[in-house]
Amino acid sequence: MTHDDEGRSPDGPPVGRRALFGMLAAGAAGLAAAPWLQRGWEGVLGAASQADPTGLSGLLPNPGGFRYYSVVGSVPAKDASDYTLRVGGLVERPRTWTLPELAALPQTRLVRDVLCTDGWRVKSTPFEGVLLSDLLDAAGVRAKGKALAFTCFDGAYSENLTLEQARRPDMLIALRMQDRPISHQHGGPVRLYAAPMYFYKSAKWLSRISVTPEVIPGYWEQRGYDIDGWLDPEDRRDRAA
Ligand SMILES: Nc1nc2c(c(=O)[nH]1)N[C@H]1C(S)=C(S)[C@@H](COP(=O)(O)O)O[C@H]1N2
Ligand SMILES: [Mo]
Repeated sequence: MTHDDEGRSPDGPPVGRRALFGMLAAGAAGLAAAPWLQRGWEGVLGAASQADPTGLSGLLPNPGGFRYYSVVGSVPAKDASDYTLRVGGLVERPRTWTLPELAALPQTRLVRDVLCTDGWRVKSTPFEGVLLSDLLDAAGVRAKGKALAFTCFDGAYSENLTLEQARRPDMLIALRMQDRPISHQHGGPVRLYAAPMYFYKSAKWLSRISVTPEVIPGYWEQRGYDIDGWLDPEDRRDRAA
């Protein structure tokens, strides 16, 4: 269920389809007024940015494809030589993993549809990586730890999961997407893949996971998004717990 189906946005983004098309109408001035909205279509971004200095072609429909989202204008590129993922907070053994170390752990592959609250969907997309619960077990969550806070090396985005959500077998620290290493624009080398939730939960450019005593609302959740982002309403029952 997207907020478009409901005709309203109880847990949707402050910038949804209507606002997006409003900006399309407003043209380049509308884009300039929203500098955080860095968007492009997969496959056309390079060509579009050269042929179209306004970048507006990046807002045209691209059925079946991904969009690239970033809340900041540029993000440093990281690779196996300098990437690290740190797990800390309320854990017994805070530690840091390099990319080769993460790649050496058992990998899980999931193939699900990806849905963004803006209304686009990409069918049957493979993601592959380390089970989040494996990293939590390695670090040893302390009794007071009840949630996770995710930090990104873009310096701006943040996300969260409850510990119960994080331990599900469909929560990945993803190293691969579409059966190749995650590209920089898709949040590589490592992003969260929260398969049962809207794609905003899947924080790109992941740098740190901190175990916290309670949920800390993430970037979009401070701006009106639902804190959990479940795709299947059946899963929402965990909120009663
Ligand atoms: N660091 C970071 N992670 C992020 C975002 C972002 O802007 N910055 N956008 C979120 C949203 S709203 C979506 S739909 C997906 C988009 O992922 P993609 O750019 O790989 O398509 O990333 C999510 N994770
Ligand atoms: Mo999104």
